[in-house]
Amino acid sequence: MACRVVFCFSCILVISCCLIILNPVSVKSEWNANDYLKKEHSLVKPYADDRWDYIGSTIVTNSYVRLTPDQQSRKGAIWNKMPCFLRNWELHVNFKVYGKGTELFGDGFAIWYTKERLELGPVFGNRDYFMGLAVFLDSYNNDVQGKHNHGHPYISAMVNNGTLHYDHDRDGTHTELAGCEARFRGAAYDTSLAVRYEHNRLTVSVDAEGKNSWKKCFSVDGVHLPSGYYFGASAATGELADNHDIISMKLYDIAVESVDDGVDYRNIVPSAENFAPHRDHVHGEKGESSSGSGWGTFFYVLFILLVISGVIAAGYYLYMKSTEKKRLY
Ligand SMILES: [Ca+2]
Repeated sequence: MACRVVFCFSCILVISCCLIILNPVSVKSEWNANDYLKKEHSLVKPYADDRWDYIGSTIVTNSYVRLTPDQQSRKGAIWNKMPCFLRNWELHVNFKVYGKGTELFGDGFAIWYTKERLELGPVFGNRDYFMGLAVFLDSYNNDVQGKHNHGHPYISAMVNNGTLHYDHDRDGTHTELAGCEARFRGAAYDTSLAVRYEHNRLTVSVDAEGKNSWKKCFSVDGVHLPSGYYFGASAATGELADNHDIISMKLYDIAVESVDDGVDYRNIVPSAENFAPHRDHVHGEKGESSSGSGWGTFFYVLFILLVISGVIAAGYYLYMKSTEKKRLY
């Protein structure tokens, strides 16, 4: 009887854990509730306003802004002209990455919130040693044979105080805050990225599966970014190429209460308290993929429950044996 009770209790716990863990996808509409668009920091069709600068290989059409064409050795970028003084915000980027290549293509593009702007360079078309935040959407695996290898396309974030070098040969693994794999290239449907910065927590989500819902890529606490930096996007091609198109960039002032702590956020230096915990990436290991960590937690909880059930069952068995012996005497 006691064993049945323990077994039923374990089953209920396991089912409850499954329901919690296997629901990492949030509905897109939830994110926009009570938020509002900041037009001065947004880029929308037909791109007729004068709030953005376009440099390098960038071309503007009525339906997209192409950072690079599907041609070798191109660099292009767009930069918002207005510095952003919001403390909490969420940026939605609707984009398209595609080209003729089926096996070889690259290199990807980056979304920026930085002090500097309009400086073409080696990091996905933008300058290295930047100050601020970068979110990289890296479509080419430069580190195939290395111990830091992970699957691509790969999304990661980096915070820089102007002293760190982005290492293309290692796909930035040493300096990333976190990352996840996401098949955003060559999709037949819309692909989008959400970057949310709320109370020093950075959350990156992606909609790359045509489900019209956000899937969390990673979330990191302890990210300190100043106000007054600029939003931008850049892309580069090298020996490999792709079209890197921005359809829209929409910035929302998210409706959360700001804490008046007396800090002048225009003057703080960008910093991050935590970098990726697993620097030595191995094949198949993901930064903080929500589905990956969910299954890991699931099997961990299941293992603990089995151990507890086993201990209780063994205790009950030993107790019954001892009472049997007493009855024999
Ligand atoms: Ca790369």
